[in-house]
Amino acid sequence: MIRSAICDMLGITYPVFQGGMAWIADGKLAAAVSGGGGLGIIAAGNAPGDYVREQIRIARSLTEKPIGVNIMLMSPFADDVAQVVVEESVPVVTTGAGNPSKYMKAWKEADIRVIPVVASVAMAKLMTRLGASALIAEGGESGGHVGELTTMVLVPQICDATTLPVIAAGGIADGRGVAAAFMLGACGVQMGTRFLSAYECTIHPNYKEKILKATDLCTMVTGKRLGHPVRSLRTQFAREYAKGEYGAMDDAQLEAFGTGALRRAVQEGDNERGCFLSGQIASMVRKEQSAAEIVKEVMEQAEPILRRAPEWVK
Ligand code: TUI
Repeated sequence: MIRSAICDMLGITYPVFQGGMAWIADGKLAAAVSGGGGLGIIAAGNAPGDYVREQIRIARSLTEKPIGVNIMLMSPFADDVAQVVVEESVPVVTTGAGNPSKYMKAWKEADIRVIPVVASVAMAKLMTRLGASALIAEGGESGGHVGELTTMVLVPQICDATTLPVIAAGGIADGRGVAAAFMLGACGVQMGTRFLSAYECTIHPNYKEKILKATDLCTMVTGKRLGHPVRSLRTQFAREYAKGEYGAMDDAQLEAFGTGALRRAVQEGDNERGCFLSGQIASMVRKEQSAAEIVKEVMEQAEPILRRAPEWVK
């Protein structure tokens, strides 16, 4: 059994977070992950506060274990959701795609554990100073909005820059990734793409099929020109977006082309016009299983790997 500081801090059995995937990570998925001993996280994405409140209540009807909420800071509803997590006494808030400084005081006063995603050392230092409880160091292997650095490079630098527990994210799909993350100094992991194949993950069947059939080189990053690089499967939409980005489209045309693409992938399975966010480990996701099985499996795989580590030292 692998336990770490983050388990004691949050009251979870396994040091495994489920990433706050916009449009995907709802109350049902979060409850399944938390029920399995990890930390399930409801994604606010671009949704209004009332949607998030409803999902928190759904999760609470399914499990008594702690759940978290991820606030996507580029959302027009970020202020609204920031208030909802206080009103609903959510125990853990993670943030992504920006700087949560303006909310930290209110969340801490409400006794919320704040765990921001950081993609740089400067942000790690700032969040440590402002009273974050832990940090998620997310490398560019992840799906969705990505930073510049890889997990291998980012995690040790963040660990050196903070005294807080660090959760590694990006490129982790199994026990080998968990063991590697711990070797880099992390005391937990966050996985997103791996949970797309969970029975409790209610994405369109086309999305699941694409992930289950993915190969090693199947993702690409688009959106750099508009300042929001996003990793997704290399589909017709992603190729056309990239063509527009490096060719004929102006910023307004690109923005319009991308609008609604995440929803079209998740809800409609739109093979032509959907944006199927995915991390680089998609090809390591090979079967459907329950979220609880995923959590337990990766941690059980990590254990013998970590136990064998002393064999390397002569
Ligand atoms: O946020 C994510 N992943 C996401 S958000 C998302 S929704 C979206 N839709 C369309 C365009 C863009 C996003 C899909 N996937 N991951 C966490 C994450 N946060 N990765 C990188 C960062 C990050 C980047 C810069 C965190 C802080 C930061 O600081 C910037 C600053 O203000 O200095």
